[in-house]
Amino acid sequence: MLPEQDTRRKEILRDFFGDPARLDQEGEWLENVLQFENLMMKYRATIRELTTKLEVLNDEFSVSAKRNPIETIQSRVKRPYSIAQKLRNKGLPVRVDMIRLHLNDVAGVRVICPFLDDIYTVAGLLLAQDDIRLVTRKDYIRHPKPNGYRSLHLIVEIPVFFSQGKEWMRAEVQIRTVAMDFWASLEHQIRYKQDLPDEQDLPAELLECANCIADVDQRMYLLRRRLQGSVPDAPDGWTEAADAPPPAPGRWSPPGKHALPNGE
Ligand code: 0O2
Repeated sequence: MLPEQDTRRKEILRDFFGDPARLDQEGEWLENVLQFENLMMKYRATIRELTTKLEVLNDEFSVSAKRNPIETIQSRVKRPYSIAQKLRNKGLPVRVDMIRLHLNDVAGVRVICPFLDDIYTVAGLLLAQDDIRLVTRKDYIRHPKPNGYRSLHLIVEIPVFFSQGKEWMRAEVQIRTVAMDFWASLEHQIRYKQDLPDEQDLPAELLECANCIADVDQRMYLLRRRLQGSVPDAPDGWTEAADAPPPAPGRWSPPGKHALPNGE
């Protein structure tokens, strides 16, 4: 990390917790750190609950459909620096009590699926559970971001039981195919690389790669349907719960010249 980034990071964390080096702030600092740790523990518990739900669904499929709609599940709790930065970007005070009120994605679960339709199947089955509340849904597959990013994002609330009772906790679930994940992870690496030369063509190239990947996803999905017959043998409720047929991939042209997704 560059020295100026390090200084900036320390400044943000000092805003958050107070200055541990200042004796008059020692009590406040400890109190803030404890509150923060307690909240992060709750987000870790939220991730465990959500992950278990997804693993159970995947297990059920592997028995009844002989196929897994989930390839891998990843999760993370957002780091203190990113939390503080996000609060700042939203123009909010960097305080522990602001986190729960204003951030939805401190607990994050990423579900990687083999095929395009698996995304909607998994989302449908998860949201059909009666202890899950959907807060918002962003479909960046039907409506990809201008840079080509694709994924289905769900902000959900689930009840988590602690010693003092039940709390509804928020989390972000990102659901995407292996191919979408491949693109997102490389794009993230490229974007965060510090010493990139001034590459004018980079956004257009990334967008083109994203569109190629979307085509491949669609073709692989159609191939599987063709080889398997139109509807796979799946657990009861599959068709109802799968909340939408797989979409034709939304396409964006390079920034500047473009069309809206799906011709809208
Ligand atoms: P990280 O590393 O996951 O913590 P909102 O939460 O609604 O105020 P936000 O955060 O823009 O607004 O929500 P959005 O658009 O749903 O995106 C949140 C997350 O999606 C990001 O989290 C990324 O994980 C992922 N994401 C969104 N756009 C892109 C993109 O263009 N490329 C890649 N690679 N990932 C993307 P964070 O907090 O940025 O990061």
